[in-house]
Amino acid sequence: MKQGGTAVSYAASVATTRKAAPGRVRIAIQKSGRLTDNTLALLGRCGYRYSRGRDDLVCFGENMPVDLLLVRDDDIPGLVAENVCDLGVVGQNVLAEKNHMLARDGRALPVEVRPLRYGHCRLSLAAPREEQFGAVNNLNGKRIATSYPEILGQFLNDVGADASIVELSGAVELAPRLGRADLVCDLVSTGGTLAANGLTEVLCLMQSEAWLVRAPSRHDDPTCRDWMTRLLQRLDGVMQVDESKYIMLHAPGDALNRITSLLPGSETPTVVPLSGNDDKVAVHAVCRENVFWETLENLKAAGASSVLVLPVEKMLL
Ligand code: PRT
Ligand code: ZN
Repeated sequence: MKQGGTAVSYAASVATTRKAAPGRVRIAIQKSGRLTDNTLALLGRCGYRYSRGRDDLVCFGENMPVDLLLVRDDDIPGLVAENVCDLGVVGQNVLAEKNHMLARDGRALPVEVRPLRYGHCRLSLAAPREEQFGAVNNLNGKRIATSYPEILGQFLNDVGADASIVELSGAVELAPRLGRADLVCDLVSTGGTLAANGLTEVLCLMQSEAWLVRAPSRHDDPTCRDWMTRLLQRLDGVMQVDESKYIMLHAPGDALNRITSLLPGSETPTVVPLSGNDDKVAVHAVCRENVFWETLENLKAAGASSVLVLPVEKMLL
């Protein structure tokens, strides 16, 4: 659907109604933040084309009955848990935090579908550099600033540490300098922000990456169910392709077994005769794992020659 009168009124209805328009799948993604570009790029690689609503709340699928609801990442688990959106893309850190709350309220949780291999970070405890932080029991009596009070609370409970949680919605890393906390529990990627604030990472509570999640209830519209299945299949294909390579090589007949055993993640290589050469065969294989220089060197050492490694563009499994 193009931008215009119809799209704008539809945008308003998509954003305000609890159910997606009939026959359309609704996906909640981060409106503007660290996950946005990768998520849109991934959907683009699945063949999804969209136009943006004028109010910037919704993207309308032009070639699929799939719309994107653009929201803050913190709202995504709730929107998916309540079946307002059929799918969502969110960091595991946010998902875990919100799941604690949903579970406490006795509500259904979003169902985890698959990791998406971007948005990697970790939620870690960090202390001022000058402090010698040893064991977990050093947390007793400490104040810890975080935007993740549920995950931190669960951790403190699990390790039996008697620390207090100072809940902050942002600029957590400043809390020790401002005298508001002794430690922080915050997201870390490169560690540059912690270092710039005189903090050292002391303990990782969880690793995180972006995940695709789905609503707990099955969609009642068969067309939507069908599109969700197709989208997930394409997603699987796209992600598989990232790691896959097509290898072609020549192998001496007596080294065939050794050579095929060296092909990473390849189940059934195709072996074809070479015209005018009875000693060698051609081997073609899709390798579903990374092919490193070491793999090629090992293949060569085992007798392979004319080794070609090609990218795979699309794959439907
Ligand atoms: O507005 P909205 O609520 O949607 O966005 P947000 O500000 O809450 O989230 P955003 O866009 O910052 O991050 C979205 C998600 O990206 C997070 O929930 C994580 O799942 C993931 N992610 C990956 C990160 C980082 N890496 C990351 N480095 N989220 C935050 N950071 C912060 C980090 O805490 C530090 O302050 O980025 C800063 C730089 O990190 P360093 O370690 O590289 O210096
Ligand atoms: Zn957020």
